[in-house]
Formats: sequence, structure tokens, C-alpha cells
Amino acid sequence: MITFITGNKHKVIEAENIFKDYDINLEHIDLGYCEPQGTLEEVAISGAKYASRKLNKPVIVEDAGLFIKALKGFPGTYSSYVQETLGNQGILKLLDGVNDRYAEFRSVIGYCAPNSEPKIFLGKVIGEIAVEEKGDLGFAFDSIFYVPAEGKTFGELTTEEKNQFSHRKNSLEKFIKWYSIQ
Ligand code: ITT
Repeated sequence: MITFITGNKHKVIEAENIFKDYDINLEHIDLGYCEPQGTLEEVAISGAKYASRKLNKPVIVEDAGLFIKALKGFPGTYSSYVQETLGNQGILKLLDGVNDRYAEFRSVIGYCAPNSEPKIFLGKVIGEIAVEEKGDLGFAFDSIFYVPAEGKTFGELTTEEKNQFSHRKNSLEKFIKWYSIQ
């Protein structure tokens, strides 16, 4: 049994959908942990260590973000705050008239068990910032994250479709592969 520590219900739905193909039981707890300002990796490491010690259970945490090339990686580690303040319309405004719309979603899974040191797993997906919001199937930045190979934004994809190749799918799959041979 692994406990996924998150306050984001959309992450839980996606993770449950990914884990269902494997023989690993996932439970979810919204523990709330203090996120130090730092890289995704640093946040995932400290969160996983804190939660596994606190609950005395093996846990995963995830720190994710949207990195926009033309904005030098912004909002990156500030994604959560920027989503709540500027929102998608604010991001679109910042990119008004900008041609290079390359962006990446990154997800870092931090895993830690009691009495051991944390491990991290990075997943990415590349895409572009759309010129307008499209689709309401996802959450947060999904409706402005356009995937050229699909011809759709994440907001136009179902959970199953997004889970074929998302940053979260890639990081969780790396984790699951490693965990399965422990
Ligand atoms: P935790 O409790 O797991 O920390 P959170 O929502 O604060 O939940 P993060 O700090 O990992 O999550 O993520 C930062 C933000 O990045 C998140 O709030 C969203 O705004 C955005 N984000 C992350 N993954 C996303 C996805 O798959 N689709 C759209 N936006 C995403």
C-alpha cells in the first residue's frame, strides 16, 4: 500500500487511473506539508521525507509545474500561485504576440518509506501554449496546453487520453517500474 499525499483531487483521479493497471494499492491523504521554495525536486524530496516520517508509511508526493520557454521557465515552481492569481487568461496575455509558444509540463514524484532516504522520478511532456483556452475536461493549465501530436489541448482530452502520455503518467510510470522490482 502506498499513500499519495496531495491536496489536489484532479491529481488523485489521474493517479488512480494510472495505478489501476498495476498490482499496487494506492490510498490518498491530504496531509498538508510545508513546501519550501525550491526546485520541483527539492520540494518532492522534502515533502516525501516529512510525510513518511509523520505517517510512518511509504508515501509519494508530487510537485509539478508548467515551464514556458518564452517566459524563461515561468511559472515553473510558482505554478500553483500563478494559476490562482494570474490564471490562464493572465498567461495568455503575457504571451500575446509571442511566436515561440514552446512549453513543458514537468512532474516530480518523491517517494519515501520510513527509515529510508527519498527517491525522485521526473516525467515531462512537451507542448505549446495555445492562443485561447480550449476544452473543460482538465484542470488548471490544461485548457491552454496544446499538444501538437494530438491536435488538442489537455483540456480537450479525457483522463484516459491525457494519461497516455502526460508528465504525471511519465513520472508515475518510472516510479512504478522502480517500485515493482524492489
Ligand atoms: P499538491 O497538494 O499535490 O501540492 P498542488 O495543486 O499544489 O497540489 P503542485 O504544486 O504540484 O500541486 O502543482 C502546481 C500547479 O501546477 C497546480 O496547482 C496546477 O495549477 C499546475 N498543474 C500541475 N499539473 C497540472 C496538470 O496536469 N494540468 C494542469 N495544471 C497542472
